[in-house]
Amino acid sequence: RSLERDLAEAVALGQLELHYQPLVDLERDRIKGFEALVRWRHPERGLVSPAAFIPVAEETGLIVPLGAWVLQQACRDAADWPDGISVAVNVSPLQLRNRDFAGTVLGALAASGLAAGRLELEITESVLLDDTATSLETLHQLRRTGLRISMDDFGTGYSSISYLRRFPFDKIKIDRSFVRDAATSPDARAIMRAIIILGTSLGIATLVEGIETEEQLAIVRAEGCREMQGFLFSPPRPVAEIAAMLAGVP
Ligand code: G
Ligand code: G
Ligand code: MN
Ligand code: NA
Repeated sequence: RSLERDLAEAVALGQLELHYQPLVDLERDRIKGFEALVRWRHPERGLVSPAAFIPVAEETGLIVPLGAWVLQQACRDAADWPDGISVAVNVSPLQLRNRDFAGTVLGALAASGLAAGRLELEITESVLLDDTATSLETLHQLRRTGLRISMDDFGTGYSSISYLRRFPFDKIKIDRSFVRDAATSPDARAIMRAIIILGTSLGIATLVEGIETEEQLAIVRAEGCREMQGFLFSPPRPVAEIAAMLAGVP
């Protein structure tokens, strides 16, 4: 059987699960929220990475029902967490172009009882490459309900900076390649610094992704970034482990 045929049944068979990685507030040194990262528990192949099946889901259109499941499950999970803790969900361009997308998001919020202010949608700049009018209108409509929009993997695509003028992002997630190279490449560090300053000047929060070492954490702090995510703090963890991570968070 092909991965594609199996994937078509994965949602109905309950084979998808969400893992969560903390988004850490560097000023208060505590968890602000979690990014939902989907995994597929395949009966023969084991735990399949989204890097392997999200592209297949996008090519086949399965990303639309799969993405709806992710949104619903992430909102349900987050509704059990303390009020101040948000959840971030990755959204593919194809989902956003679907005319039912806003309804799917609002439906997931309503069904779970999660306040819109606790949901962040992560989009990549490729979302804004084509079909801009429809996708932008949907993003504006959703943002008016109180949820927040983050630009994911910032700095890896084209024309990133012009997009910051076309849509009022709430957060820029700086791609992990910058911090990976920051200790050895003054250029990578300078670009990371410039993005943080740019975000701060525009009133947009910045988060550096992919912090793996104390040295990288120190660099990110020194450059004035207030939020981070990475294996140093925690890899993505199964939902059952999240409550324990949150113990002590008011
Ligand atoms: O967790 P991991 O590093 O394996 O994720 C690999 C890629 O899969 C990342 O780029 C991540 O954004 C993407 N991804 C994970 N979960 C989802 C999801 O629910 N929807 C979409 N569209 N992408 C996801
Ligand atoms: O593309 P996106 O940023 O949504 O994907 C997040 C992915 O990055 C997840 O699949 C997660 O497993 C991965 N990731 C998170 N933290 C780190 C890290 O510190 N190092 C590396 N190499 N990958 C990370
Ligand atoms: Mn992401
Ligand atoms: Na990213």
